Amino acid sequence: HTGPQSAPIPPFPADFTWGVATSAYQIEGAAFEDGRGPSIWDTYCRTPGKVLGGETGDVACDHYHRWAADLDLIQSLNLNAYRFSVAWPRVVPQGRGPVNKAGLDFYDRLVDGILARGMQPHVTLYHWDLPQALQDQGGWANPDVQHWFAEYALTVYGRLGDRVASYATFNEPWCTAELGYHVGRHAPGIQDLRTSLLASYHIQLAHGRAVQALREQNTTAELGTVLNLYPVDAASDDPEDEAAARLADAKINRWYLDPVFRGVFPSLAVEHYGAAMPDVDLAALAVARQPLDFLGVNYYFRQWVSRDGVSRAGPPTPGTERTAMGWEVYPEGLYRLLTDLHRDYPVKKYYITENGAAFDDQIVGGEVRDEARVRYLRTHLSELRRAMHAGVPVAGYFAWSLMDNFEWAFGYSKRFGIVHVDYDTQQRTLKDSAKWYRDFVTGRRAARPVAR
Ligand code: PNW
Repeated sequence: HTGPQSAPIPPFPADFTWGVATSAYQIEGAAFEDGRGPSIWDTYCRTPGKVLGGETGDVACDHYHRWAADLDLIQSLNLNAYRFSVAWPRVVPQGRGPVNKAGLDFYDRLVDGILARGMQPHVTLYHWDLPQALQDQGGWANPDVQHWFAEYALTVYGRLGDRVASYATFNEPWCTAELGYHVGRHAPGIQDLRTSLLASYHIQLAHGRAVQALREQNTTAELGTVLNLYPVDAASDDPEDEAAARLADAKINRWYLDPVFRGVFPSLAVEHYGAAMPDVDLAALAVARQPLDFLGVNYYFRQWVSRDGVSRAGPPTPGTERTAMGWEVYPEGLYRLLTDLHRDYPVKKYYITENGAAFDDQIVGGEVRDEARVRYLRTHLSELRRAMHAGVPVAGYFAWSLMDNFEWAFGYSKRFGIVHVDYDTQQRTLKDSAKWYRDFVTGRRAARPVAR
């Protein structure tokens, strides 16, 4: 390769955060152990027709038992950070009320294990596994959920405290509201626009209340949130397609950015929803706007929009590469996304909290030659570095994901890992992409981190 995308990537800052990311339900397994309560994903997976092959997270990567070896693996990649999520139903089995000490013990061991290996834990408090008991009371559609969530955040903080360098409240609230409550392709599988809008509103309030509650503890940890964001392109320069693209940007990106950074919903989208808007107190949304230390950006692909709707396809362009999810590989989108974001919502610090791809990996003779994923990582890191050069203060990058895992409605059929998992034996095998990432990071890290 001699093209521009193979040009050497300039150095990253010596203190750059290099990590991998996972989430609790996707890797832990042990769904009924040590007092964990049921979550909406346990229920959803048992609803016929919802998850491919009827698969569940009951065992997943068995990380609940294999956490120490998994941390060794991350350390062996020379990374200095690990992003994981805490399962609310492990910590508070009924969502509110009695705390499950054994659940907190697990995360306590995990955090100590990360620190002992010279890495920093980055915790996400909510990555989609709501306690079923709270769903039975309406879940994110119940206004009380803001208080339940803030209480849960304090419970986690009370145990893990400032050993955790970085806390994010939510992972991708768009997925919860839109996929969970509108199109119904994620738990809890509700299909109702008004309920979905109500859920997104309460998630904003919950975010604000949790940040307030944690600040009151005088935490020294940095606080932020994680959004899935997309460059949005009109399918043509027809004014109707362009108007549709502006609206899609308001519904997908700004619906989540504006409350957190401006305390409001974007008026373009509010007007569009019109009569579908639930009866909410928009003035109360101001609580969602709390000073944040960082914004986590999950980047996967761009959205193509025409007057007929939103799609991932776009106008047919020869040579466009797609992942096993059918997602367009579009590295330049990361540059565009970050530079636009920093222009419109300047934040002092960004992390790329997720970026990665599923491909149809084959393990042959003990090796996984996932050159498409190597190319994916390299080109996205190149565009990330370019955005930093243009002035976007990005402090870290987390590859999604450490290892193949439970890909929600797709079950185990989609492999996003840089480490291959054999689900029969639970054996982990480094893919070529993991080795590439390790070598890339190793060349860019000044020294081994010092354990705290
Ligand atoms: C994210 N979309 O989910 C999640 O944070 C991860 O848990 C997940 O495994 C990963 O991306 C890969 O899918 C998304 O439809 C799910 O645009 C759906 C979408 C985006 C992100």
